[in-house]
Amino acid sequence: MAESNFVDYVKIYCRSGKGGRGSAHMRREKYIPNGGPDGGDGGRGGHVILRGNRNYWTLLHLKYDRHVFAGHGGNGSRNRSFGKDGADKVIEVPCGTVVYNAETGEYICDITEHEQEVILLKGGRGGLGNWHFKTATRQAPRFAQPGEPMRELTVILELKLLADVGLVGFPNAGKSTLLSVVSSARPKIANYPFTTLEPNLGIVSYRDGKSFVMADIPGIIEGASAGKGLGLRFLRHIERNSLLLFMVPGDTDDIRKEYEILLNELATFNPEMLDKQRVLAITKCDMLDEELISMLSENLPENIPHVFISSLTGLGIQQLKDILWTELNKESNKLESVSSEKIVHRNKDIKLLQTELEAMGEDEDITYVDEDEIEDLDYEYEDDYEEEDWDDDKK
Ligand SMILES: Nc1nc2c(ncn2[C@@H]2O[C@H](COP(=O)(O)OP(=O)(O)OP(=O)(O)O)[C@@H](O)[C@H]2O)c(=O)[nH]1
Ligand SMILES: [Mg+2]
Repeated sequence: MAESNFVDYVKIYCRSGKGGRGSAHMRREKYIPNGGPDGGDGGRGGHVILRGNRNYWTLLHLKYDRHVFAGHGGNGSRNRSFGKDGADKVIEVPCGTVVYNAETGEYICDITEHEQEVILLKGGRGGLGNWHFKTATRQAPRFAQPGEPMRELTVILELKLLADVGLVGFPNAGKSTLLSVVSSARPKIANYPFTTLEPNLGIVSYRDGKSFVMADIPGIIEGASAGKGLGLRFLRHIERNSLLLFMVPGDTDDIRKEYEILLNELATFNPEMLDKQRVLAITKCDMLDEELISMLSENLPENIPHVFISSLTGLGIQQLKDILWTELNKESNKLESVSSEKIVHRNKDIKLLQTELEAMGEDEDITYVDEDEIEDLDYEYEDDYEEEDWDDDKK
């Protein structure tokens, strides 16, 4: 998986900027005796911001730049000059990115929309300059506030593809073939299980220029939710799909049983998957005759619309698109309503976290340590400004 361009899991280290310190300057000019405090405030440190960008499809661009630093705030100076704010650092991520704390596994936020922004780490506030501390009894405060320290955090970014329809089926069920027939996507197709190793997206055009997005993901096998096969790794890409198209080949001994196994894997993985609308497609029906089809129809799972299709002959494909379109447009099914409120992201299990990181090749420690910066953080401020702040007029 290491050389793949499809990156859906990445660990990065982020650090916001520290706030600039306030100045403790005293105004000192010719003919103005006792000018009083005029030290300006420090600037705010830069934030680390996540922003959704629909032009990105994977997290590949983050894989080679794992350290993200925002700029520090500038220090305040005399004449009530404010320090400059530190530069914010924006991390562009594809829509459908979920963020977890890499140490505790805690869910932090998710980015689902284009240009949606979330401040991941706030920059430190700038310290106040000494003129704020002037009171009736303390005319010349010779101290100012330091800036707030920076904050650091290592996070896991995980991509969950946003599609309208997700294909769910055992390996070899004909998922990729269907995608290649209804869209211009060209996934690899072959007569052996696990041909598809990474998700493929395709845009299915419907009547009158309308379209929807279909995601072909690797096959799911019994025990997938317990980590068997490629299952778990990609099941999370289904979590978001607003409609699930179950695919079971027509020559399967017990279609109903196979459907139930699939459903059970999804439910074990995340019970909320059962809230999604489902459609059942019986595939490869060019191998069946009319009689067999009507026999099979009698023993199909109830409460789910079904359709007999063949990607080879085109049988039922238009009917399938019609059903998908109708289901997708039912109010309850809109992707928007599925997004933030409906999907509850669980924290990652701290006990499994290390194993997961290892499995994804992201277990390396990427914490950034810089001795100078650490010293900088705990500087003392009260007697920090001395004569040098006073002798700046040599006119
Ligand atoms: N006869 C017939 N064969 C089909 C049909 N659809 C797919 N196949 C064949 O079934 C085999 C598997 O097809 P794929 O589309 O690769 O199956 P998949 O579900 O994507 O499989 P994985 O990627 O391994 O999970 C291929 O040999 C296809 O040619 C169909 O409608 N009729
Ligand atoms: Mg496939």
